[in-house]
Amino acid sequence: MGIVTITLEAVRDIADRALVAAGMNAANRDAVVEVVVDAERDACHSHGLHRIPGYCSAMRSGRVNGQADPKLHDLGPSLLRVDADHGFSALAVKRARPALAEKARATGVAIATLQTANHFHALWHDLEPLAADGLIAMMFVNSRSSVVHPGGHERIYGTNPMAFAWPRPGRNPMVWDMASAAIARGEIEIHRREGKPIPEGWAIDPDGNPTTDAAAGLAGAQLPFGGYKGANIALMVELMAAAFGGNKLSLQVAEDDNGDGGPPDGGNLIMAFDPAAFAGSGQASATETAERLFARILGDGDLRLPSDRRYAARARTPHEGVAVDEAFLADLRGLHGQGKLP
Ligand code: NDP
Ligand code: PYC
Repeated sequence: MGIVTITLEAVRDIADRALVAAGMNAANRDAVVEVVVDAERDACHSHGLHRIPGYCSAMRSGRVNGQADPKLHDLGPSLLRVDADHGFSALAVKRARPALAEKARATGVAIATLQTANHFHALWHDLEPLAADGLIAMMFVNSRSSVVHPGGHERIYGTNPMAFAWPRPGRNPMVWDMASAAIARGEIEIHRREGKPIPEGWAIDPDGNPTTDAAAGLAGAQLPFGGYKGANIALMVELMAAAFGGNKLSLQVAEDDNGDGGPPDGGNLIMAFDPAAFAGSGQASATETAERLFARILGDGDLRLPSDRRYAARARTPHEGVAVDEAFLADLRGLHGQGKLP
């Protein structure tokens, strides 16, 4: 078996059928299928179809609620608490975003914590609409512990991603979105599935030795990016998403885990800022100042901005389709209910 190319419509159909068979209701499916299709559209394969078996197994094990009905709780002019009803974060974020944006415009800054939420998608998806709507946005998500603090032996941190989105009038927003581990765990899982070695610096084996074997790295522990600097960012993500946001540490998520391979129920914290909050001081607007910086970066050789790779893929995949491993595709089709179950 090799690689096949399928359309985005086929991605949608495969995802939707698998989630229906696993018992997800329409409201949650709309949100989850959207994050999966958009990830494949933007060539972010670690959080596209790759995640479908985990979505299904988490519902089948009864750990995550495929019928979740997230509720918003207004905690004050700038604060929002979202009770995700033990469901997937995709629907909770979709419901929270308009209220968060309204608060940010009214007060200059707003923060939402999602509780009892299970995040399994790429963070840019949560923030890009806020920046497309003219706001600055940041997000922290802590996950399930799999990352050591350099020099230590215990899996302390999750892969703990964070993302930052900036509005660009008349253009797609600038969004960066990255794990504080050297790489997303999903990327190592894909290397294992495809039988490929991983670069040194991503993980250590169960004995604590550097490894290029994906399975050994998953069994051992992941490394933060940039040594202790990445670890300190992972620490901040734990403190903000879990401790401040009223959620479980990645350590606790791992302790409570039932091994179903689905998303972690760590913390999700989203912040939105009005770029005009400090306007009126006689300086250029925030977005004008930013464009000066972007122009200098883009004028310096062959550089690009974060998210430009995604936007290029977004322009390409609707007519070129997306590449999927054929054996994995057969497994996904088996999730429709007639064949293999996760
Ligand atoms: P990458 O290391 O692939 O990319 C990190 C960021 O750097 C992206 O914004 C990327 O933009 C940008 N970038 C890459 N190369 C360049 C360059 N040459 N110049 C400028 N910017 C560049 O991502 P990770 O492996 O760390 O994470 C992948 C995904 O996994 C993320 O979407 C993250 O949200 C997700 N994730 C989700 C978790 C969860 O709990 N839900 C946990 C961990 C990760 P671009 O995309 O344009 O290349
Ligand atoms: O890829 O590290 C990861 C990840 C963890 C939870 C969701 N994605």
